Amino acid sequence: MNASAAPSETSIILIVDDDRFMRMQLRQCLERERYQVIEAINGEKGLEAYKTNQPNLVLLDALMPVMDGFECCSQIMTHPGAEHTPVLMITGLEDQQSVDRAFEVGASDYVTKPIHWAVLRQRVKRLLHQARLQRQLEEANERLKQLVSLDGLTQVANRRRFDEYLDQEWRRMAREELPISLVLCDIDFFKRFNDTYGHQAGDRCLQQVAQSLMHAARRPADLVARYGGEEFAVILPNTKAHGAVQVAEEMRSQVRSLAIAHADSPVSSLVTLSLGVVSILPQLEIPVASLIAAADKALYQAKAQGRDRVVYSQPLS
Ligand code: GH3
Ligand code: MG
Repeated sequence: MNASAAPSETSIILIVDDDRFMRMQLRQCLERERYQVIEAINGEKGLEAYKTNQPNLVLLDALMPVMDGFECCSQIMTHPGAEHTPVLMITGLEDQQSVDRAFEVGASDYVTKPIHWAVLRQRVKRLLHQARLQRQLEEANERLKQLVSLDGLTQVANRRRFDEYLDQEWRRMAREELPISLVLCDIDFFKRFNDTYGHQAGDRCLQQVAQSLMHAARRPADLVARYGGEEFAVILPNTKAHGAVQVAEEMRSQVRSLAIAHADSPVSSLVTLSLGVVSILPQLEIPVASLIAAADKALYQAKAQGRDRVVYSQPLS
């Protein structure tokens, strides 16, 4: 891809003005700068054109019939992504009140008629540049946020994200008086798997297991995380014991159906999982660590009872 492609992309500018001559002058000025121009004759039409064309900038006359620029601007601002679309108000009004009102309804800047064309050109350029920078910054932040929450190998949530989310959901479920469940999953005889097939095969196995867990925990609020080396933890908000055990069984069977050979496993010829499940109606005075301790205990029992199984444990009993 051409590295300079993004900045030279043609920006779309929407002109909303009831004065035909003014629209023509604005169009000429902007097309000379190689912007793509769309026109609308009043606020209502402007709003429609905004929705269909998603312009990069709006030039908006304040006084127009049907719907004025102030109303049009405040309606534009209710649209998702509008924070990235600067609105430049153009009007003959110079009184303090109109200027204040333009900014109140979300305009980014303000110019008065008669238009000083050199000033307008610079303002348009600066507003587009700022909006582009803002968007890039937000995208970079989003990518960064994902990076700090994801486990690099398996692409599921990392331990940091797990701790944060469990704390958040524990409080939310306590407030809403809803249950929360936790499943701890551990690959059986994984050390032997690494010893037999090598560390790289071990890594691939971890990736596949993580994907299977993601398939089994399907609700949007569910969170699958890599809890430790070959241990995963799954948070199931608003899920009772019965449902959580079902999800855990589904995880066990999904991993079995991956059919990853494990010749040295004493329990099966395939890679298997042991799972500990716990479910509770959380209360703010109970430490969230008690949920993890109970799930850990259930997982330990699953291992002790022969592995490749789900064990449910009552918390705090
Ligand atoms: P058990 O059935 O009791 O869980 O036995 P196990 O061998 O799975 O448990 P143990 O805790 O003894 O060993 C876990 C192994 O997991 C040790 C380590 O080599 C492996 N492991 C941990 N993290 C990674 C990783 O990121 N990649 C690979 N390939 N192996 C890992
Ligand atoms: Mg293990």
